[in-house]
Amino acid sequence: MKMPPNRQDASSNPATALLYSFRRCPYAIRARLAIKLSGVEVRIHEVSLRNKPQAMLDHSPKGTVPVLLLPDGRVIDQSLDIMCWALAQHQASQWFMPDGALSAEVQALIQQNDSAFKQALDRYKYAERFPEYPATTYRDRAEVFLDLLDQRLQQHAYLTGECLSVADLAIVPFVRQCALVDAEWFYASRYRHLIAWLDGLLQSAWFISVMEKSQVTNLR
Ligand SMILES: N[C@@H](CCC(=O)N[C@@H](CS)C(=O)NCC(=O)O)C(=O)O
Repeated sequence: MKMPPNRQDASSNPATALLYSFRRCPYAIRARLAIKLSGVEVRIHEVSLRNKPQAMLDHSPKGTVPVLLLPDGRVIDQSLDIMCWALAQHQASQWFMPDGALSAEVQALIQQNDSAFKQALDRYKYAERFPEYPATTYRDRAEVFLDLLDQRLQQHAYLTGECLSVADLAIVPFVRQCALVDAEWFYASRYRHLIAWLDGLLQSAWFISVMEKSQVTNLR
C-alpha cells in the first residue's frame, strides 16, 4: 500500500486535542482515520449516544459525534472538517488532499456518499423501520453508489487515483457498514474491485488500530 510515513502516535497528553467519538459511527471512524494517518496527537473519548457527556453538548449542542475540541478552545464538529484539520497538519497533506483542500471531484464523491448513499444505507440496514419497501429495494438504491465506486476502482487502486486520499478515508467506513448488512451478498456481488479495495483498507494496521476498543476511553 502506497502511503507517506506516519509522524507519531496519539498520546494521552492532556494538552492535546480531545475527540468525542463513538467507535462504530462511520463519521467518527473517518475522523479517527484522518487523525491516525496525520500523526497528530488527539485524546479519544468514547461516548454513549444515549447519554452524551454534558461537556460535549456544551461545546456542540447539536449532539452528534465526532466533536473535536482543540487546546485553544476551538470546536470542530463536522467529520469532514475534522479530517481536513488533521490531514492539513500532515507533512504530506498534499498527498491526501491533492489540491491542498478538498478538490471538487472529491467533494462531489463525498457529497454523494453522505446524501443519497447514506440515506439508502440507513434504510437497507434498518429496513424493518421502513416497511414501505423490502430491504432489497433500498439495497438497489445503495448499489448506484457501489457501482460508481467499483467503476472508479477498475481504473486505479484508490478512489481518486493511485494514492490513498481523503476520499477513500471518508467513504470506506460507510462501504464497510453496507458490506456488513449482508456480508454474504456483498462478497458474492459483482463489485470485485470494490471488495478488494475494502478488504485492503480494513486489513491495514491503521484501520485496525482506530477500531480497537482499547484506543478509546469511556468518559463515564
Ligand atoms: N454531519 C455530521 C453527522 C454525524 C452523525 O450523524 N453522527 C451520528 C452517529 S453515526 C450521531 O452522533 N447521531 C446522534 C445520535 O445518535 O444521537 C458529521 O459529519 O460529523
